[in-house]
Amino acid sequence: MPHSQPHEALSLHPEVAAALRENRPVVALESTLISHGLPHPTNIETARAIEQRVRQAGAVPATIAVLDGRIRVGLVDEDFERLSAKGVRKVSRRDLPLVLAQGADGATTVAATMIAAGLAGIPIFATGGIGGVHRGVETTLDISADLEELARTDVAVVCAGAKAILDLPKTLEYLETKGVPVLGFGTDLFPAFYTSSIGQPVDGRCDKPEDVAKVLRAKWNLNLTGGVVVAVPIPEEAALDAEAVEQAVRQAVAEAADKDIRGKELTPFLLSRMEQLTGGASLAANRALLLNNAEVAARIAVAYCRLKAEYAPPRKAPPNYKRPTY
Ligand code: PSU
Ligand code: MN
Repeated sequence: MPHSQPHEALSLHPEVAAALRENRPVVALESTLISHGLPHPTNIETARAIEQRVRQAGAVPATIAVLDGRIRVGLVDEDFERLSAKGVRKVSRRDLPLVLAQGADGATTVAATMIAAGLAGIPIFATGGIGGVHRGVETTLDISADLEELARTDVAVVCAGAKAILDLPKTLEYLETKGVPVLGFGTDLFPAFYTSSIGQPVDGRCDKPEDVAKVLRAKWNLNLTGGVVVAVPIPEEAALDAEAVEQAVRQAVAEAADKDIRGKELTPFLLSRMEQLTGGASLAANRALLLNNAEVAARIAVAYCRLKAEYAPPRKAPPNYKRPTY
């Protein structure tokens, strides 16, 4: 099926549509980090830099957002500005129907971006960190919809693990229950966003983009629906001090509980408190890991396209072709 206009709710940027049609590598990117994850103007500058990094590594960037009630796959510069405005909604799976029906604007989370990427036929997606099981889940039941999406939508999410503001061991348990492979890119330990890890192991280690591509192919070839987490540690020189991070997280989480901040507001609150509590260091780290993930995702997209082309059935059987008899 041609992917030029894969679904009526989607508008593909012509460059993205052409790349998909020609089986060239594309990397999906989310927009919640523009609207709710990073402060202005770092957000716009970072979104541009991420796209550039994807291009440098040989793939076409497709940042995804809802604008005027349409799911846009591939944005232009004015769109970034627009997503930066106050009041743009944070759109996850449950919010999509509403913003579409209302013709509104919205920034897509990992979950909503996966849905759009899946519809568009883009199997590789880069972000900062996935949502997960929140600390204090025993009383709040706060588990990001990102985890359920990973369980059902066939998109690989390249990230620096899950944010340290979460409960990482419980997040990994949840992914295990849901059958989501968690790959460590060049590591045996699950990255902890601002730091390289808190010592939790991953399911499997992949050292090269080609290794990741093979896992993706094996999974989807078996019709094992759902995503894969490709966890890439933050570049060493950009990593923060683990103890300082943990202290800031504890304070931010306690403040959120005091102020009764819940639901979709919690993650943006924690991220902005982290920035204040670390004197801006968390912001620099976030930017560095985002760029690094974008590059790794582009390399994986390149490898996956190659692999797909290798396995594509010949259009016509060669003249001396004999069907195997086993
Ligand atoms: N990681 C970041 N910055 C972010 C997010 C993740 O570095 O802003 C966003 C992602 O869009 C993710 C969302 O999907 O936070 C998770 O929100 P929640 O915990 O409410 O599901
Ligand atoms: Mn939540």
